[in-house]
Amino acid sequence: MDPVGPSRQAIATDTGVVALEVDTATRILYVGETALTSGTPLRDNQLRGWTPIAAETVDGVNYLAWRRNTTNSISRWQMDANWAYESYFAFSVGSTAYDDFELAFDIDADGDGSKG
Ligand SMILES: [Ca+2]
Ligand SMILES: [Ca+2]
Repeated sequence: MDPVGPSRQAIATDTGVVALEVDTATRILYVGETALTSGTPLRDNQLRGWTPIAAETVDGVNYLAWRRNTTNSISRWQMDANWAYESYFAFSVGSTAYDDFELAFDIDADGDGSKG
């Protein structure tokens, strides 16, 4: 039996160390065997107009990143040790925060061909 489950799929945009996955049946987001939550389990279609693109642990803190489909802006959700939502921080393409985010997550979030 596959310990990860037959319906788990990697979020293709995610890079770095921590891998974000989605259950294709329930659309619930996972890191390893832990379902991400915000009161209730988080789903990849939770926020209209936003797509979950990555999860990462930076300096011991867990984060989930959503990208706004129209502008590539990021809403970075700080999660607790059990991947439950705590707070968020949003920033736009071209900002210092965006560059820092790309470097910390090791991701090219705006698709311009570089990280940071
Ligand atoms: Ca990652
Ligand atoms: Ca970039």
